[in-house]
Amino acid sequence: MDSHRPGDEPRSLADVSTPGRVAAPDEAISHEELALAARNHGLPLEALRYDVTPPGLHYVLVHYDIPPADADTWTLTVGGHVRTPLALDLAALRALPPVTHRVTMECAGNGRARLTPRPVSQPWLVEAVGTADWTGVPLRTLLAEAGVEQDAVEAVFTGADHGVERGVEQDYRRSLPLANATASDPEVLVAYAMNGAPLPPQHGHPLRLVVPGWYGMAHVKWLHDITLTDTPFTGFQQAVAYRYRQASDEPGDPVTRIAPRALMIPPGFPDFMTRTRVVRPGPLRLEGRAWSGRAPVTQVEISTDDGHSWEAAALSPPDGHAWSWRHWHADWTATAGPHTLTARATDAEGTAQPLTQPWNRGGFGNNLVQRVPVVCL
Ligand SMILES: Nc1nc2c(c(=O)[nH]1)N[C@H]1C(S)=C(S)[C@@H](COP(=O)(O)O)O[C@H]1N2
Ligand SMILES: [Mo]
Repeated sequence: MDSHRPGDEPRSLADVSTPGRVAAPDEAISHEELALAARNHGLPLEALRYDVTPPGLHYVLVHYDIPPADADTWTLTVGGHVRTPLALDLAALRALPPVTHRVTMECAGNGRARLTPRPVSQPWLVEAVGTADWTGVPLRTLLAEAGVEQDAVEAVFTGADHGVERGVEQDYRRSLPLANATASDPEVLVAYAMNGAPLPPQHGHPLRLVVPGWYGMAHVKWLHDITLTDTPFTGFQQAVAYRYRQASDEPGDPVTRIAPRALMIPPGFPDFMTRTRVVRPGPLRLEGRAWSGRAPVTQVEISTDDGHSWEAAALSPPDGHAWSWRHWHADWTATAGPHTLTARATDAEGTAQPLTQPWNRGGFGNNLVQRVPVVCL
């Protein structure tokens, strides 16, 4: 859909920024969706082989533009319903005892492009995920130093990026309930380093929030203000976007923690254009990662016959990183012909990935199992 037509001059933000919509049944991916997909890249699935995603291969999602940011002059303010408002520069944050958490982060919209009908937005297939070692200061340390007042219920986080979305001009802003903001596990971080180096521009340089277990939208990048409020935050990214809704006029439930998912490294080798995978007959190892932001992954099953039969994959032992993905593998003997490979994760709450597509208007939390067609030649 063109955002404006000749002779139809845009006069207001509402003319350049249209309401959310769902694609028509046969509507192909548009140039607008392609432009988003080119800016916001996913994890190449072969990079599932690394425990920690190497620099540049972690998925990226930026709603507006990467803002200019100078670490030397950056200030994080903590205010609102606190006894002692704080203003901290990077040196002050680095002087506090650092903590590192290994966290698997996934965009809530992962899987959206496969939905029928397709919500029109960043068209992720299944690759909007990555794992990093994030270093910074626990949010609870900063909140304790500021002294949260009795009547505070939420902490609101503001990023330095600015844009317009669905007609609403805004700085990117999200909140967390106070109980989540001050929890010791998962412990929320105000992070200044990723994999031991300063945050890269696209991942929030110089400061971002990291909320282990929660979908990506909670991990506010280019963080410069934390405000404690005595009422729940009703800003766009909280009350309008990131809700599980069937119809546009319902309030919907908030999108919070990551639903279980397993992904497989597509085996064999790909055709350049179609990405069709070719494997050779004989034994081969299937492997990948599995995660859940709700409870530890307890089981991964694989199917080599498009979900008709399942067998258990071997899960790597727990490695002390409770909020990071786990490695899994299974051995398979490929026989000539086409096959559809699938993996399915189950977590300790007993939630397994669905075999049929869950649907909501935003295309959030679609953890339908991945299907990997291969041809054995
Ligand atoms: N300030 C700001 N923070 C943000 C966003 C944004 O656009 N602006 N995008 C969010 C979304 S939707 C996701 S999925 C994650 C992506 O983090 P990454 O790009 O570091 O992988 O950042 C979140 N934090
Ligand atoms: Mo996201």
